[in-house]
Amino acid sequence: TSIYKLKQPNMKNLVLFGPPGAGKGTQAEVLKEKYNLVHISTGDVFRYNIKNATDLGSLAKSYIDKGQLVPDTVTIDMLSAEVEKNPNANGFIFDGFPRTEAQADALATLLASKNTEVAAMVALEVDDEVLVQRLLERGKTSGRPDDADETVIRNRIKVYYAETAILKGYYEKQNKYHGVDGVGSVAEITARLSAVIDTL
Ligand code: B4P
Repeated sequence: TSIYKLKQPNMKNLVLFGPPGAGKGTQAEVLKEKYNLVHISTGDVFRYNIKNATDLGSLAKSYIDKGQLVPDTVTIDMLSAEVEKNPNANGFIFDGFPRTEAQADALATLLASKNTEVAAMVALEVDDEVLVQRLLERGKTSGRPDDADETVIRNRIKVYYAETAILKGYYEKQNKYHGVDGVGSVAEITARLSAVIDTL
């Protein structure tokens, strides 16, 4: 009967979904402020570890630079640690996680242990050629090796269809999937996402 327990059912945990370059990171920055959520980007945590030359960083780099997914066990442990760092969160916005069915199962188990769950997957739908153009454009200034090379970018999109896209069905079965058009201005897309989130 503590306030903490009463708060749990209202937690809004969102999975922000979409192919590489769909704008997940861009929208997460806006939504975390608007809804007072803790933002966890697995890509950002990997890049932080690469920059600081940790063991996790050197392992992750060997996959990321080729446009491959980092192994599930490593990614799940890292995500769990990030969640544990925020025991008083009002809710989380997961950006770039889950990317495989094993990760989705692990997330469900982790949140269930905290008496909460994923409220919704909100997905940004963007055509492949638009994704390639956005990432090549970012690659001119981001310094990200995975954005610099069109072959690597196309491999990331291929991996998305092979391993990640099935998560649409995973959350549809739970009536939690909500797709929005991811093409337009950043503000227009925030409005489309907010229209979904406000119904939760
Ligand atoms: P991420 O860091 O998750 O990166 P992303 O898919 O490239 O980007 P995102 O969709 O966030 O796009 P953004 O807003 O930046 O992953 C990088 C790598 O890390 C993966 O390939 C993988 O190797 C590894 N990894 C991460 N999570 C993992 C996991 N769970 N399991 C295993 N491996 C994992 O936008 C892209 C560009 O578009 C930007 O330049 C932006 O300015 C532009 N843009 C955004 N919105 C726009 C709009 N409305 N109009 C025009 N341009 C827009």
